[in-house]
Amino acid sequence: MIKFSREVEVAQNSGKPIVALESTIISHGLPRPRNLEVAHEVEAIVRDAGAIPATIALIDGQIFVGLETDQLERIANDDNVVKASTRDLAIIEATKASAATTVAATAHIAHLAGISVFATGGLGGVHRGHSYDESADLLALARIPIVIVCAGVKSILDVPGTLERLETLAVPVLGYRTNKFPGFYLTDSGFEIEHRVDSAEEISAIWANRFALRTNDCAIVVTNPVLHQMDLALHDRILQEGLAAADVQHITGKAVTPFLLEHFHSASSGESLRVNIDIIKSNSRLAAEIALAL
Ligand code: PSU
Ligand code: MN
Repeated sequence: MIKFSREVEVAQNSGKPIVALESTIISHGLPRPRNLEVAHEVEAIVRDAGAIPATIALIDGQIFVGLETDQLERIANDDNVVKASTRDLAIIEATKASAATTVAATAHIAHLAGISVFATGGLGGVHRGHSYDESADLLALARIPIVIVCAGVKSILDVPGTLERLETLAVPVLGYRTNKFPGFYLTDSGFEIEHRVDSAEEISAIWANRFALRTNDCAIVVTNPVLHQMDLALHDRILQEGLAAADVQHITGKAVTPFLLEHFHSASSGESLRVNIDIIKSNSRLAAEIALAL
């Protein structure tokens, strides 16, 4: 059911480390034309670090692990590309549509393809003021054994609510060189994480121990804080405006997160975009180091 890019196929046959990359950040998370440039830059970072990038998406109903240049362009620029979570995959296949995959869907496909490390920007989670709106990312992470590198959960979300859900779902959360849970656009969300790791080798040891202990039926969340965060006052102001606008305009379902991200990008005149790009690049670099260590 899966087609691999040439590069990923060669890597799999020779046992080279591979890093899965999600595509919703390209189609729905970053504005054009920067989205396509960033998609290429991120792949280059993974290669420079000694691993092979596998961006995952569906093109005309076919699942691809690793995208060729024209396919990446399609995901970045085609208005008909939808955002697909795990529940959508079989439907997109049957209807031969094209879709970018969320964290949940990318993790699912990466695991099917035998890939153990995955980089994204920020996880989905519990939405502020709408605690019944919880990203499918959380339940996916609870059942897919994969290392996911992220900058915490998006600060547009209910961060403490999401941390509680991760605890309930028994998904381990590690701070990479920090005990402060990162807040996506912010280096520190204001919440603590119990476990700090300082190297890819430590993460690799944890990964191996989980197999021995049979606690390896879910993901490991590695949180990597952004170095230069958004201005805090600007962040808080834009967030309040965005949440209010989403309510007034009755934005619901899978449109909520892209709406809020787009609101940030336009209202911060590029500041949130700079941070989001920093995040995905630094997470991809760390994911490649972890893939090598595994
Ligand atoms: N990280 C980013 N930008 C994004 C996303 C993550 O920096 O656009 C995407 C991921 O695909 C994630 C999705 O799975 O946002 C969450 O959407 P929702 O809240 O609807 O589950
Ligand atoms: Mn939702």
